[in-house]
Amino acid sequence: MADVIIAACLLGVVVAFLSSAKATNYTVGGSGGWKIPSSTGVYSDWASQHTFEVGDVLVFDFDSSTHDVADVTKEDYDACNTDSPISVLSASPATYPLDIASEYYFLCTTAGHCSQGQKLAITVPEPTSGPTSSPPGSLPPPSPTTGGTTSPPSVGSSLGVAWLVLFTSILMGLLG
Ligand SMILES: [Cu+2]
Repeated sequence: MADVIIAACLLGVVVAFLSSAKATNYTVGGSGGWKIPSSTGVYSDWASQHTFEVGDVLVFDFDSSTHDVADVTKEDYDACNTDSPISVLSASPATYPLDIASEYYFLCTTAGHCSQGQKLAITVPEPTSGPTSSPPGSLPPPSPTTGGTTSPPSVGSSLGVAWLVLFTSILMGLLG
């Protein structure tokens, strides 16, 4: 049984490496970073110049004494409402993994900054090929503490962890 789990872990590591090979880190705004832009269209222009994929990572580089990064709803993005962010990243550089296909909305919560254009909306489309992103959902994930000797993938993405859980779950299901 332990052999099967180790094999599943190794398979997951391999898949994680293959998956992460195409992941890209994007520094929001390029060399200008995350700040009040020179015009309100700067970040939408920047976003339109890139094609984002599941597994990519946004990197916000900013002056943390003046700015932050808040993950907000579309409604709050449109209205520049800074009162109810989903999460706030206040240390720079801040990384935000694009783990799922979705629309993502960000703004700076400092008063007036969003309305001056410090806001970002991006879309990560569903992958056009490869495995589905929906989990099997039929089995709880097994405890990760029984393997012992296999270290987690240094690529460190939650995608890798998801693959580990998925493959282990499938193999456990086949045996169970
Ligand atoms: Cu700001």
